[in-house]
Amino acid sequence: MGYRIVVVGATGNVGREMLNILDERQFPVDDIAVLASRKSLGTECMLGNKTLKTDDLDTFDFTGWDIALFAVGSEATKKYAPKAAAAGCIVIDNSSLYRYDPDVPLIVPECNPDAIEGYAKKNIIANPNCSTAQMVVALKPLHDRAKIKRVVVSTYQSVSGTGKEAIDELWNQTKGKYVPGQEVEPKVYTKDIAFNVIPHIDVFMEDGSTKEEWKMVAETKKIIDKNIKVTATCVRVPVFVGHSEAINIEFEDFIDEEEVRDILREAPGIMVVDKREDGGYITPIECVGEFATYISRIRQDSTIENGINLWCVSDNLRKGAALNAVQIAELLGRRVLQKG
Ligand code: 11C
Repeated sequence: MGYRIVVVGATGNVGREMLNILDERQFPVDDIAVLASRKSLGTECMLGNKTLKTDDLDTFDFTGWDIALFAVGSEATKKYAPKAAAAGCIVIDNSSLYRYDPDVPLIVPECNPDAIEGYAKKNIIANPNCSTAQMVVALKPLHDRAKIKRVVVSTYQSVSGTGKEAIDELWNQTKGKYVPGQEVEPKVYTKDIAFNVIPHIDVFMEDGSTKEEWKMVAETKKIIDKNIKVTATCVRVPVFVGHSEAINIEFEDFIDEEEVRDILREAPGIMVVDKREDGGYITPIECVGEFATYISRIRQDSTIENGINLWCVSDNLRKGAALNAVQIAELLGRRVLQKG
């Protein structure tokens, strides 16, 4: 016996990946509904080789459905997630709406699986921001060994984090640089994204940081430990899929780079590729379509007492969104619903 699953926002980049991942991981699906807003109705979706017709999110009745994977913006989530939850369908939400709500667990199954018990307060579980998800998978096993004091992270985030229009803008603007008369002005971003980098993701906060940077701080604290200090600089780069992060970690106790490598090799969700030679590291192109978070360039930071530097790359549509949501559904299945 399997589950009755709803995918909300099934025609978007993350929604489609959710369907791919349910199929790839052979999640026990008995029945599936794929929902979209009215303007996307009629668009077909695939679950393996099965074609699915989209239903209207606005009129859908969530009664009798087990889990709803939400991959829509905060506005639509605000309107429909409480409706699904009240109907007894457990919501796993990919938007930022509920992440900081003390009555909603924010879960990365490799890091804080026990937090799942808190789902019942609102019948909602939150999925973290993509740049946080891949970072905490790497930080948690190291924190368990040597207690992390402070993290300094710089991100190199792909345009798929923004959405389909941003993928088109990068593609068309890149072509336009070579074809006279086809130049494309920035519309999704504030500056050219082709052949450029933009140190600005999400809105600006009062202290000069951006909301994306704030999310990495707040979410790391909620998922791993409120005492970890995080400072982030988040940058958009002309890459279609795959976020990269240069992470500097300061520990309370000494930990040697060899031990870091060994711990991460054994850690769930991580692949260490770290050869200290030309090409002996992972770049975003190589992580596309993969489940793992890749760690390379592990080395001691000799400028501080207990410091380590590393490079972390992951498919932002997968571990950063759809995969983590499906892993939460698997966890719910194992720990709570126990049907599969
Ligand atoms: C980006 N991290 O790369 C964002 C996308 O809070 O879920 C995901 C935003 C979020 O632009």
